[in-house]
Amino acid sequence: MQQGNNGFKSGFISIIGRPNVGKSTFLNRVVGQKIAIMSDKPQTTRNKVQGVVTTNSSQMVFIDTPGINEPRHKLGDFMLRVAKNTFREVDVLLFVASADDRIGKQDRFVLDMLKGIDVPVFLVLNKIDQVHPDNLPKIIEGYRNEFDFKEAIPISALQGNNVENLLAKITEYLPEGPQYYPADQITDHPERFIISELIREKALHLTREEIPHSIAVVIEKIAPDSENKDMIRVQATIMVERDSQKGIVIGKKGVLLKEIGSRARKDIENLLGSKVYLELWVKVQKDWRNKAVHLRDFGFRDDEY
Ligand SMILES: Nc1nc2c(ncn2[C@@H]2O[C@H](COP(=O)(O)OP(=O)(O)OP(=O)(O)O)[C@@H](O)[C@H]2O)c(=O)[nH]1
Ligand SMILES: [Mg+2]
Repeated sequence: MQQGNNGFKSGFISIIGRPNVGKSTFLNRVVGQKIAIMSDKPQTTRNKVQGVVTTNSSQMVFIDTPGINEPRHKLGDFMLRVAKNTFREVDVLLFVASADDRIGKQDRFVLDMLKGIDVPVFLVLNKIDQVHPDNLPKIIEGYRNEFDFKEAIPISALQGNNVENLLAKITEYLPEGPQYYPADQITDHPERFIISELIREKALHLTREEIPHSIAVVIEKIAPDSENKDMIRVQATIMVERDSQKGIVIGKKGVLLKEIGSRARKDIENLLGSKVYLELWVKVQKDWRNKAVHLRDFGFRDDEY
């Protein structure tokens, strides 16, 4: 691995902001692959996800965080802690906001937490594909009135506009340092985690409002199929909180579960680069969100942070 004495720059960049502004979309855009799930439902991301971007002269390690909200239950509390803990020991903080939405209470809640910290904070104004370019200066000025941003950069994470410029700007702020990860590694997350997230994403997309926060996905088994060696068998359980939710996730005659399965299978096949046989189960686990012991079972490890 390269050492940090020949002009090579590296560092950690935390992506923060209120729910649904496009933080995970941005992360996937910069690493060029889907490693963090996205949806139009707030608080899609629950754990931190790291994505690595390596060039000839730099390495940027991005940390995607759960959207910051005032917590209402143990899971919310946990998500806030995950997001806040990444403020420490990063080189740049990207505060992501949505250009098609006004500055609100939730944005101020996040900005208040940033006041007084030493790390340079950028305003990343996302979703500029949704507004007229003439309006951008005014929107940016609005944010600048709230916080002393080091840089303000408008982008569209979805379409990729201006993302290269943002990366170049970030590099200017990075110290000289080592290459932490091999150049071909784009995430620190095990495949097992990404697979469970891909399944959770499809369930989020296909169900209505009352379901999203009640879902967790546990991967029981990932193994080559005993008969067909080119095929990988994945067994997973979708956990819900109530019997009624179980019915919703399964759907009439099992159609919804089947659809979740077939959409997730395509993404998992892309991720693993092989054929996948996906076996999905649905189980009721009452109030898992409020039980610390279950949060741990489902992969929410607070001792890591
Ligand atoms: N039009 C437009 N939509 C975007 C853009 N970036 C993200 N979105 C959409 O915004 C929604 C939220 O995106 P996510 O990336 O899941 O947002 P997030 O900030 O990670 O959300 P949480 O994980 O819930 O905090 C999705 O429907 C995205 O497709 C963009 O540049 N333009
Ligand atoms: Mg997210």
